[in-house]
Amino acid sequence: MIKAIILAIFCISTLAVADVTKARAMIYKAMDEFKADSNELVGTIDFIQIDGGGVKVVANITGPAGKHGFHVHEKSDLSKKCNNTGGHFNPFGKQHGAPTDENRHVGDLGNIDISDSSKPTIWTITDKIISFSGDSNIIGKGFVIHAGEDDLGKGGHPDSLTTGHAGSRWACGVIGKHE
Ligand SMILES: *[C@@H]1O[C@H](CO)[C@@H](O)[C@H](O)[C@H]1NC(C)=O
Ligand SMILES: *[C@@H]1O[C@H](CO)[C@@H](O)[C@H](O)[C@H]1NC(C)=O
Ligand SMILES: [Cu+2]
Ligand SMILES: [Zn+2]
Repeated sequence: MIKAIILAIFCISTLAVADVTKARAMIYKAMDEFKADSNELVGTIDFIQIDGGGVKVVANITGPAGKHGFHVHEKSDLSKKCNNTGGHFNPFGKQHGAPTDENRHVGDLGNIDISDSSKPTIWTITDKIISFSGDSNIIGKGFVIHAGEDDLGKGGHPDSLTTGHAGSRWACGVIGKHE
C-alpha cells in the first residue's frame, strides 16, 4: 500500500516536470486574413527549457537589416497583419521595459538585430521570466517581430512604456509545444 502511494506520487511529479521542454513558433510575414496564399515564412524561433531555470530563445530569421522589436504577444490570432495578436503578454500588469528590467512585460524580449538581409540571422537570448508553465506560460501565445526598433521603454515617446515605440508588425507566429 505504502509502495503504491509512493509510486503514485513519483508518477505524478514526473508527469509535472516532463510537461513542455521545447516550443517553436513558425514566423510569417504579416498577412491579410483573406489571402490564403499570402503566408510567407521568414523563419523560426525555438524556445528551449534550461535545466535549473530559464528559457533559451534561438531565432533563425531572414529579414530587413537592423533592430526589430521582438516580443511575446497575448493572443495567437495572426490575422489583420498581426494586429490581432493584441498587446505584449503582460500577466502582471507591468510597464514595458528591457528584458533585464524588473519592471517589464513577460513578453519583452528586446530586439532581434538582423545583420544581413541576404541570409538568415541566428539570434539567441536567454530569459529567466518566460516559462512553459504557470502565469508566465508562453505556450499558445503569439510572437511578433516589429518593423522598427524597441526603445526598451526609454525613448520618451507616448508609447515607449507600452510598446517600446517599435512601430508596425512585420511578422508573427504562434508559440506551440515542439517536443
Ligand atoms: C536557418 O534556416 C535556414 C532556412 O531558412 C536553414 O537553411 C538553416 O540551416 C537554418 N540555420 C540554423 C543554424 O538552424
Ligand atoms: C494594424 O495596425 C496599424 C497600426 O495601428 C495600422 O496602421 C494598420 O492599418 C493595421 N492593419 C490592419 C490590417 O488592421
Ligand atoms: Cu510587439
Ligand atoms: Zn512590452
